[in-house]
Amino acid sequence: MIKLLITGGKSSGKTVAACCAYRQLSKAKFEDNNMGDFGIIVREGVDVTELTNMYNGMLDNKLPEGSIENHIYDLILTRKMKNICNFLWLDYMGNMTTDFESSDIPEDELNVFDEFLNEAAILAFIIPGNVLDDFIHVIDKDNGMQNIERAKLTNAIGEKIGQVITLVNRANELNLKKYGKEDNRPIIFYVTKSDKVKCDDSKKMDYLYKLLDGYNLLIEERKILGCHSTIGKNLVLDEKTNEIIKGFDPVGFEIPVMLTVGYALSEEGRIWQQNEAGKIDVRISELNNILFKQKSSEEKIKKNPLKRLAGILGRSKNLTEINYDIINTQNNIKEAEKDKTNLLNSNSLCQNSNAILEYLQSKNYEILYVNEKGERCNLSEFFK
Ligand SMILES: Nc1nc2c(ncn2[C@@H]2O[C@H](COP(=O)(O)OP(=O)(O)OP(=O)(O)O)[C@@H](O)[C@H]2O)c(=O)[nH]1
Ligand SMILES: [Mg+2]
Repeated sequence: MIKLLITGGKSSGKTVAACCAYRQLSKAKFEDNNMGDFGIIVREGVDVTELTNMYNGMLDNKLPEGSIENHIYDLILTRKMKNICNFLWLDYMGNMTTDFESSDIPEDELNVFDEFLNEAAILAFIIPGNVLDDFIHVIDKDNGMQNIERAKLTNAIGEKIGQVITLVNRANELNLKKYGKEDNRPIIFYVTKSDKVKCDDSKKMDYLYKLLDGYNLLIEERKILGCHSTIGKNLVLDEKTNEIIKGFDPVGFEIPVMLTVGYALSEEGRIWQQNEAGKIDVRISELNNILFKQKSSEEKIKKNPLKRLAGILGRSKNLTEINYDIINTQNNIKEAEKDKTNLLNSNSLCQNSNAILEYLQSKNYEILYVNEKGERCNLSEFFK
């Protein structure tokens, strides 16, 4: 069971992300932009009508209301109808995390949030598209913006990014308290409302990289990811009523789920494979000891005519029998070595994470990946 938490302030797009991800993950193969072999099932007794209703609301141009309570969705990701991972998704009220000290926050709700923050497989922090767009304006020195205006906008961005930094620190502190060590989980910086980032899709992750670099959020020794989603690349919203006028066509919402599950499976698969390989190594070393003993008794018989005679008389093993044992042990060693090289084929965890990587690559999504050394790399490196 893995925990999935997408953190972001009020109105940052968390609930829209939850219902669009759910809808995307439930798409059938005949639908456009479908999930291929992947799908989602709901655990017995779990009610997701709310997610479906909110999505249907969007089809009728209505966006979800701001959340007034936290919701946990208990879901199962499937591949070819086989369960590959259970996960819990927490959609919380954004105003809870803008002021942690506020006495209005119910303690239970905050505890649940902290538990998710502490235990989520990957940390995901929202950077709303408008914030990234403002950043692009601020760093463009040739756009004729007045200095004061630029300073105000820079402050506004700083405030939003400050909220993200508060959350990163909270996660660090909780982790340190619980596990006694620095948090080293990967982080996804998730740009929601990417229709608001007014540049070509292919450049959005470059700008995100610049923003993260600018605020020192490319944290050392952490794997950093970036992705984006929108409810419509050409979306038009009525600013007064917050209704969709046209262009509803969600894209990119399953990416945080697929990255989180893919990573959790590849980590679990790596550990499984290490353990299995360790067991095989023990077997091989025991077999080598046996082989050594068998070879030395073969030598002794060869050198000692009395022992050879004992073998011929049937009082101990004769040379033919010992040769047979040696061949047998050598074959067992070869088998064990073969088992070791075949481990990847029997590692269903890694197979599923590879399939997730292939899925993401097949969609040509722009996904940012910066490794622990601060190098921008191909996403495939993340799943290793
Ligand atoms: N342009 C654009 N606007 C979006 C998009 N997604 C969400 N929004 C806007 O952001 C608003 C808030 O989205 P929600 O998903 O409800 O935000 P939230 O983070 O759940 O907010 P709280 O529940 O209050 O914490 C929506 O009502 C829309 O106005 C998007 O992809 N593009
Ligand atoms: Mg909400």
